Amino acid sequence: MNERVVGLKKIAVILVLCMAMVLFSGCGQGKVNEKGYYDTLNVYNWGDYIDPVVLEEFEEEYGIKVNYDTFANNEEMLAKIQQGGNDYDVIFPSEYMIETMIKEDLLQELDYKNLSNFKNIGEQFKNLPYDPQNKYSVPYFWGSMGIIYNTKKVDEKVDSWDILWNEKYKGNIFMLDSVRDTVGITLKKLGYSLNTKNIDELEKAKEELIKQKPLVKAYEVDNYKSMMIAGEGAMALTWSGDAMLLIDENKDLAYTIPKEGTNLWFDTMAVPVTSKHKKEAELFIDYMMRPEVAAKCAGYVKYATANVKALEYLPKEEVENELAYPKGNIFEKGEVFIDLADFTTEYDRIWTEIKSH
Ligand code: N2P
Repeated sequence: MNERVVGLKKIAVILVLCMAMVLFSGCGQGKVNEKGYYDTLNVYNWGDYIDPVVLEEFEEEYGIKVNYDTFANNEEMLAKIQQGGNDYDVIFPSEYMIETMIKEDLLQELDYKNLSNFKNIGEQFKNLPYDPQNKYSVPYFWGSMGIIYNTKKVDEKVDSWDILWNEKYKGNIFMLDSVRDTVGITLKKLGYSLNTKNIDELEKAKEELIKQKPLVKAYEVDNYKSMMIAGEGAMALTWSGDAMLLIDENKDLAYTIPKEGTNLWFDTMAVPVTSKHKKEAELFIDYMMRPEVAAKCAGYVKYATANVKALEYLPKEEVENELAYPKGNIFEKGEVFIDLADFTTEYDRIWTEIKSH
């Protein structure tokens, strides 16, 4: 009997030691700074999508070092989070990707006690169908897709997606390296929904893009911009904010939204399951929703901010530019991407076929 008690005691002591070791090693990795915050934050955002100064100012104010990493498109970001290796704390998915990530349990619920600046976000951007109560995401930038073109190189009217298929501009057309965007506008060109789950429609879009491929200089998301500024390309499929930035840099450039219709998109900030430091992640998100900080980012990258309080800090001509900030019911301006669930694999398949053709 006694021996058994001694044995049990031994096991208990070993267990306590193991637990202490686990706890100790866990704490050992992290450093809490004098302000009580974990001292590092891993942020994963689109390229060219923030004013770097706001990162420096965040680091200074909170004593938290920001490891900043960028992705080219939603699918690349999703794959990284699914792999789980990078401990990202804050990510910037688009609306359909939020839906996907909620379904795959890849996001943490936000604690609004830590997000007092959410009040600065415009009501029209809150509670949208992709995240009905903003349980997992807060809006960041929003906009449209269209064509940026060089008026010195393109002398005809640009009002249809068809021009991206015009042989005259062979080797002078950039397309986005982003499956939903590039396939999406091709579906629009054909008169279909950019959320189609009809395999025949999708196959037709594939054929169109294969037909267009010899005309395409590159599938890019950020690098093409310096070439357009330098007057090197004739036209590019682009997001509205990048178009505003390019026009600022080169007055020969113009942006148009084709008559067949476009995509209306919303990008957000969220905390993925890879984050071990949700408190600091929310601190960062709340900081990004300060009007001055949101205005700095919008002023720098030229995308339309969802933060209505930030608009007061931005130049009037930027906020009044209807190409960046469409007026009226914005939901009439374009079709919003939705998560396509299992059908996503069909889009991925045609995208691979187009790329490898
Ligand atoms: C910025 C990317 C913008 C993404 N480089 C538009 N959804």
